[in-house]
Amino acid sequence: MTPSRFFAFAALLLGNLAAPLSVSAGSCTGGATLTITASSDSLTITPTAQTTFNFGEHVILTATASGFTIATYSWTIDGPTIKDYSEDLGTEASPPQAAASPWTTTPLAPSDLSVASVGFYWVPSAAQFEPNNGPFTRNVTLAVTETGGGSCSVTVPYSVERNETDITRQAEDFYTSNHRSAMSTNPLDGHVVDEHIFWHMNVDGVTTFPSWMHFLAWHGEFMRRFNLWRQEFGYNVPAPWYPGRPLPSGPQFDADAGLRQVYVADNNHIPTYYTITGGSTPDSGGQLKLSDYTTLDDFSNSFEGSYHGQVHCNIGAFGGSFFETSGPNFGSMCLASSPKDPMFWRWHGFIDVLYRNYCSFNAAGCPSPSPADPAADPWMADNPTDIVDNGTVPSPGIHWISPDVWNRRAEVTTNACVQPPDSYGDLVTTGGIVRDCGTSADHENPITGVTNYLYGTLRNTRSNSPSVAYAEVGVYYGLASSGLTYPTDFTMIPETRQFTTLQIEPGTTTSIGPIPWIPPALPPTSDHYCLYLRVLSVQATPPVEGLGINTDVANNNNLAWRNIKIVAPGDTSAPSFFIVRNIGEQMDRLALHFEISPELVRERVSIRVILDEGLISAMREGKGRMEGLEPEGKDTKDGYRITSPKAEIAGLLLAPREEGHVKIELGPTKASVRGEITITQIGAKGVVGGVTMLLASKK
Ligand SMILES: [Cu+2]
Repeated sequence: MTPSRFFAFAALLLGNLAAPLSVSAGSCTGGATLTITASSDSLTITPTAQTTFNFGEHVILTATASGFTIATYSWTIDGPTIKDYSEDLGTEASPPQAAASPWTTTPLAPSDLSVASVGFYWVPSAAQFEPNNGPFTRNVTLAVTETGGGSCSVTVPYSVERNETDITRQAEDFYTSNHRSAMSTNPLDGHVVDEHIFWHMNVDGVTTFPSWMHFLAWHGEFMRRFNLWRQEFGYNVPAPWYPGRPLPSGPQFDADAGLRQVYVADNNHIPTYYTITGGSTPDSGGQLKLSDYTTLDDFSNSFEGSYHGQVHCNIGAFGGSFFETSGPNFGSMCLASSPKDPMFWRWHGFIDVLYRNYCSFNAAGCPSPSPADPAADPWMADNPTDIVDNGTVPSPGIHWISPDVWNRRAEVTTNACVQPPDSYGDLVTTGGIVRDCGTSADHENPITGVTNYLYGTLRNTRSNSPSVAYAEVGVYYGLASSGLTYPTDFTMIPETRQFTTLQIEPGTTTSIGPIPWIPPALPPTSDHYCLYLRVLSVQATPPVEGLGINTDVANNNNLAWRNIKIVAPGDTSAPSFFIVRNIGEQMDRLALHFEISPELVRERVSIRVILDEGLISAMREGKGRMEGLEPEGKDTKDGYRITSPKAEIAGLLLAPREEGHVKIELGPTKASVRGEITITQIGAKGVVGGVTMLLASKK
C-alpha cells in the first residue's frame, strides 16, 4: 500500500469511529499486516494501550508483524520529543553530594528509532504551551523491510494534550508516578515520591548533611525541579498558596476525596512571628517577627514541625504509616507520599517564599538560599489623583482619604472576591489571581464590639515592577484625629496576616482581605477609627517614616491612610467628633481649615463646629481668629456656624502631645444630598493631617 492510499484508509477509519484505534495495522504485500501498538506505563505497572497521551506521560510504541518477519525498523515520530529526563536531585547518593544533580533531558537517538519498541515523551512545540492544551495530532510512521525482500509502512495519528478535567491525569500524577523502581508494585509510586520519602526517612533533622539538603533548601530544590519538568511539558509553574485562604478547587488542585479532610482556612493563618510585620504573640524562643530568628536553623526548627506539619495534616487524611509506599492513605498530604497531592507543591511554594523572605534578612545565615526575587514596587493609593498618577511620590492632595481600604460589616462571599474562577473553571485561591471584593464605595462605618471585615486594594502597576512574590499589609487603627503619629497613636490589628497576598503579577491590581477585627468601644470624644496601612515586601524598599504621617504617606507609596467618617444625610445626622493634637516637638499654633463641597453649599446645609473648653482656651492663648464662621450663640459652648465654603480657625496654641476635641453637628439635610466636609489641621510645618466627613447613604 502506498502512503497516500493508507491515508485515505485511515481517514475512513477515523470517520467511522469516534476514536482512533489503539492498535493500528497497515496492509503489506501478500495479505501480511504491520501493526503499531501505542501504550503507556506511567500510571500502570503493565503498559496500557491508548491513543491519547498527556504531555509528560511515557509513551511506548511497539511494532508487530503478522504474515512476515521484520528485518529492519524505521520510526518517524512527529516531534518535538525527548527520550527521557532526569528529575533526580541525587538525595540518595552516598556519600552525599555537594549540590543537587542537574535537570537533564535526553533526545531520541537514531538507534532508538531502528528497533521494535521505542519509549519516549511528547513535548510541546512553542505554540502548545498552557493555555493551549490541545489535543494536538502527532503522527507516527513505521516503515519496515521484510526478511527476504519487500517493505511496507503504516502511519497512525495520536492525540497529545494536557488534561483539564480528570484529576488522575494532571501534571502531578505523571511527574510523581514516572520512573518507578523495578521493585515497586504500586504504579503511582514513582521516583519523585521515593526521593521525598527517602529525604524524610534519612535526611530530615541530620545536620551533618550538606546545607542544600536541609529542610528549606532541599524542598526549594525539590519544588523547582518539578517546575523545570512542567516547563519542559508546557504546564504553567504553579502559584504558591497561603493556607489562610480556602483550598482552591478544580481538576488542577483536587485530590481523591478520600485523601482529604474538610479544610478550614481560619485554622491555618500564618503565625505572626513568621511575618515581616510581626505581631504581639511570641514564638517559643521569644521571636515576634521573621527577622527575629537569629539563625536559619532557629526558623526552620520552629517552622517545620509546627506550621508546616499542621497545614499538611489539616489538608490530608490521617491514617496509614508515615513512610508507606502503598495503601489507602498513600498520597495523603499527611504522609511522606504527600507530593502526590497537587497542594503539596502550592503549600511548599509558599514555604519557599517565607524561606526567601528569611534569607533576605539574614543572607549570611543562608548558605543555600532559593533564588531571590527582583526589586518590585507594590503600592496603595492615597487619593483619586494618586491613582491617576500611578503611585508617583510625593502624592498630591490630601492623604487621609485612601480609596484602598474599607470596612464591611459582613464578609464578601462572591466568587470574584473569595475564589475567582480561572480559564479552566477552577476556583482559585492561590497567588497570581486578581480578586474583586469591591471598592471604598462599599465602606460601612465599623460597629464596635462585633466582628467587622476590612478589605483593601493592592496595586502592582508601577512601570518595571515585576511579579511581587509576597506582600503583606500591616493595618493599624487610631482614634479619629487630625493630629496622629505612627506608631504612638495606633494599635495594630493582630490579623494582618489576612492581608498576606502572593504573586501579584505586573500590571495587576487586586483586592486583599478580609481582615476580621472587633473595633473596641469608642470614647465619647471620638466617633470613628482612622486606619493606617503599611505594605511590606522584601522586594520593595521599606517605608521611611518619622516626618509625621501626612508627609510619610505622601512620600511613600507603600503607606496609606484613611480617616473618613460616613455621615448619613437626613433629619437626624448624629454629630461627629475628632481629636485635634499637636504631634510636633514644640509649642505650635495650630489651624483647622474647613472646606465644604459645592453640593452642601448649594443645599445650604447647616454645619456647626463646637470646640471643647481646652481648645477655646488654646485659641485665647494663641490669639486665635476665625474666618468664615459666626458664633451660634452668646456662649462659646454653642459653637460656631460655618458661613463660607472655606472657613478657618487659626491660632490654637497647644503644647507637644496636648489635645482637644471638636464636635461637628449637621443640620437636617435631604436624604439625597451627597458631599463632604474636609477638615485639615495645619501646624508650623504645614499640613499635619485631617478628617473627612462624607455624606452617603451607607453609614
Ligand atoms: Cu511539606
